[in-house]
Formats: sequence, C-alpha cells, structure tokens
Amino acid sequence: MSGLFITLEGPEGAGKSTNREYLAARLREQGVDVVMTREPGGTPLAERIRELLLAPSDEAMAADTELLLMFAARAQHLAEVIRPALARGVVVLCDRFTDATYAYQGGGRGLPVERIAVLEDFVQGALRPDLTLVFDLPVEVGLARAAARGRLDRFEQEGQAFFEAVRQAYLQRAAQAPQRYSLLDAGQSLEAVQRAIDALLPGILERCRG
Ligand code: Z5A
Repeated sequence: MSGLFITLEGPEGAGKSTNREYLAARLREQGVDVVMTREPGGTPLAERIRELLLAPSDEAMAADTELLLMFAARAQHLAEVIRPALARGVVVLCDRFTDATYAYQGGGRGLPVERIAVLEDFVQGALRPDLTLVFDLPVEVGLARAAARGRLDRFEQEGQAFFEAVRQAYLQRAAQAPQRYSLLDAGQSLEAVQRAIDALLPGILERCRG
C-alpha cells in the first residue's frame, strides 16, 4: 500500500496553510485518511531547525548553511512523518517541500540547481511529491498579507527582487512538469481559490483510490 504525497507551494501569503486545511477537510469528508504537516518542521527536532532558519539574527546565515539546514530538517521529517504515513497508505498534505528549496535557495539565494539536486537525491532517494499545488500571486499582494500579520521572519525581511526570483522559479518548475504541478491563481478571492481546489478534487480522489 502506498499513500499520496501532495505538497502546497508558493510565495509568502499565498494561502498555502489556509487551503491545506480546506483540502484536508474536503478529503476527510470523503473518508480519506489525511496527515497534515509542514516544512521546514513537522517533527520536534525539525521544528527546532525551523526556529534557527526563521529567527532574524545579527550573524548573517551563509546560503549553504541555510540549504543544509533545510535538508537536515527534511531528512528528519521524511524519516519520522512522511515515509511512515505514505507506507500506511495515508494522504500526506505538506505545506512546502523541496520545490521551496529550488525557489528560495535556488531562485532567491542564487545557489546552483545542481547542488540542490544532489542533496535532493541524497535525502529523498526516488521520493518526489505525486502532486504539487502552486499558489501563485503577485509579490506585492503576498507581502502585504504577510506584513498584516506583524513581525517579519528572516525570509520575510528580504526585498522585492528576492521574492520575484522565488516566484519565477516556482513558475518555471510548474511549466517544466505540468503533469505534476497544478497552478492556482492565489490572487483571487479565497472562495474562488477554493472553487479551483474543488475542481481538482475528483482527480485527487481517483488517485487516492487507485
Ligand atoms: N523555506 C525555504 O526557504 N526553503 C525551503 O526548502 C522551505 C522553506 C521548505 C517558512 O515557510 C519559510 O521557509 C518561507 C520559505 C522558507 N519563507 N518565508 N517567509 P512558511 O510556509 O512557514 O512561511 P510563509 O510562506 O511565510 O507562510 P505564510 O505567509 O503563512 O503563507 P501561506 O501559508 O501561504 O498563507 P496563509 O497563512 O494561508 O494566509 C496568509 C493570510 O492571507 C491569512 O491572513 C489568510 O487569511 C489570507 N489569505 C489567504 N488566501 C487569501 C485570499 N485568496 N484572499 C485574501 N486573503 C487570503
């Protein structure tokens, strides 16, 4: 038995967490067993690494340190949560995964894609998400939503150019493998975004049951 691995991606304030809850509720209504999790984080140790990654600090974090911490947290998360859930046949809904590394550390920080790919293969083996929902929206809209929450984390303190590069990296990845990615216009009202998720549900349910 093998579950389904669904990731939710996109820039700041795109609505990933809100819509992860929504998709989980729709799937559970249909009797599907769902585990919700997030990255960086998802286990106590990985959440401690998340704190290191997100806390603003006087010491600038080297881009490679950031990259390795992302994958260290991911290795723990895969071992403790994701792989066991998939082995039980559960649907895993994960708020961000390795596409975020390609977008933020690759697109945003400018690290070579090949370096990320080596770590991806090392940490994940052959495991890749079955489906990735990319919530796309203009950078300024997402940043305004994030700013409305108050104190900014280390990533949210980056400038517009960083987030434009992140957005473009997501769009490029989605365009390169349209069979794995579903691109959603997250700049619309929440109701409209959730109608778009509803439209994806039959296909997701078919894959859960197939
Ligand atoms: N990161 C990385 O660099 N590399 C990696 O490999 C990974 C992560 C895995 C933490 O992620 C940081 O880690 C992240 C990238 C980096 N950078 N930052 N910052 P995170 O997922 O915890 O942080 P986040 O992206 O900032 O999450 P977020 O801002 O909470 O965004 P969200 O989950 O997409 O949005 P939300 O919480 O569902 O919604 C935000 C607000 O907008 C909220 O008030 C909603 O009610 C509202 N909202 C949502 N949708 C709508 C619509 N459609 N209309 C109007 N208002 C809406």
